[in-house]
Amino acid sequence: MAGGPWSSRWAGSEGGEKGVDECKECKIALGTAEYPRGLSGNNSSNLRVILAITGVSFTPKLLAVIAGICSGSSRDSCASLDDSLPFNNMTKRETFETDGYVAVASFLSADEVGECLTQLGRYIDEVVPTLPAEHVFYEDKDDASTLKQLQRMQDHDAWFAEFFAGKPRQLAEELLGSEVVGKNMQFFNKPPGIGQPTPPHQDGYYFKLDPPHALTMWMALEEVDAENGCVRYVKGSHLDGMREHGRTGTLGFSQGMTDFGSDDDLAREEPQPASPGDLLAHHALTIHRADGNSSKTRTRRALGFIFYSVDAEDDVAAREAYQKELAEQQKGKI
Ligand SMILES: O=C(O)CCC(=O)C(=O)O
Repeated sequence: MAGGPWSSRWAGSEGGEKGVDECKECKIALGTAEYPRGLSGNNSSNLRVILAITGVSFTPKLLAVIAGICSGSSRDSCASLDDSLPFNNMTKRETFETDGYVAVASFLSADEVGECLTQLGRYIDEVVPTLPAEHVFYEDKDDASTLKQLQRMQDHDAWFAEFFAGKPRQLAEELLGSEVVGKNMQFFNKPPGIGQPTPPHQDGYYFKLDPPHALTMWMALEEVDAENGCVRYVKGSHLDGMREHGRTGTLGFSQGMTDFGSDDDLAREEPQPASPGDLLAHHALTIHRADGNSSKTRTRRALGFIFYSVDAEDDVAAREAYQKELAEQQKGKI
């Protein structure tokens, strides 16, 4: 994962698969759970204990530098700790709770992303033609190449149901610190040239939960940057409560913030470029948005996973008020 604040960046340090890159100096595969050579058995468990006691979350890269196996001092060595070292010594959960989001680099390996893309291709060819219209959105409904969103994939396909219930669910439990209920597995694309901006919003506005104890994960399936429409978060905004929302006219994101764009919003906003397999997780109250896709050739494909904590209850009054508001918005339009 390139760029962005160090404090919110994490490498896939637990349970990761062998990565594609390796440290040029000590040859540790970057973004893996492997221990550095020379650090095995008691050595590594002792370090594990020490680091656990001191509260430092370690990665193989960090271990290599501590153990003196890698100098960690050149750009091509384990020194590129910028995507792995928890600079402020916070756990993923602490980062999530403080910033309202956390970025996990290499959540999936290259092979796992490849498998997701294969399964996605099958899903689009075989399952999408059978789906109800409210689970499939196109930028132009007469042109299948402009597919922009798929909803509730876990309900329509065993492979995606199993995937959703695996690593994403585990991470959701870690971040929310509770048991979770898997609510929605989604596909988000911004087709080249015509992919629309994602309006600024807080997912909790749609969820209507009390307390709003829920999160959304967003995982890149390809390189995503400012050109093809990376996600942008307003850091710490989950601590400021729910903001005003209103109708956007954007298919798939019908409600957006009506008062977004203050100096404070913009000063705290952080773009989140991502590589295939990188995952972002944000709190239900975190303000986020994405630009449209201005590339003429690149898609912007990602998977989304929504989990509610088991202690989050449906806010019936808020939901009823929302339904009234939607009916008001739609008056004369359908
Ligand atoms: O894919 C995007 O542009 C944004 C997705 C999003 O807003 C969400 O998952 O809550």
